[in-house]
Amino acid sequence: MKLQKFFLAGTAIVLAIGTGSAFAQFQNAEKAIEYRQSVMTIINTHFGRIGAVVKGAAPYNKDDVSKNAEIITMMSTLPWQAFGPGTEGGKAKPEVWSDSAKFKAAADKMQLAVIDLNKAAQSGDIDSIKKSFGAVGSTCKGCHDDFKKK
Ligand code: ASC
Repeated sequence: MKLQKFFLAGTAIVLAIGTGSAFAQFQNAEKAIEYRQSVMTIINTHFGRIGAVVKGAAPYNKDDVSKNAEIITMMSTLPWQAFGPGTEGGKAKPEVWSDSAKFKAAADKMQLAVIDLNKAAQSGDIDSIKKSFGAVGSTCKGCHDDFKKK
């Protein structure tokens, strides 16, 4: 009996660690979905502001593009913790969880592309801003094609 209790406690600890501390930060799946969608909305807003400059619809201002890129860089690290076990749903395809290695690779690729965009934005070289903006957009689209429901 005592031994059984010992193993039960051990299992609970392993489960707690196994589900990850990040997941434990969300009260439930709905909260995680709300969080990751909110972060994506902010990323989309600031990416769109750089996009307007890249497309010539807004004038180029180094400080503005730099700030937008910094915000995207910080935000790009956040959504992934909100795709933990038990948070299936929203617009996420089941493949986020069934092919989590591929999902992680796509998330990493996006974050690296964003770092490049941020470097370009801080340098103020509009040609490299345009190039790295396109590269980031490809990582967004690639991941959405595979992992986001239409
Ligand atoms: C965005 C957004 C995407 C990407 C993609 C780029 O702002 O919401 O999914 O950029 O359209 O091709």
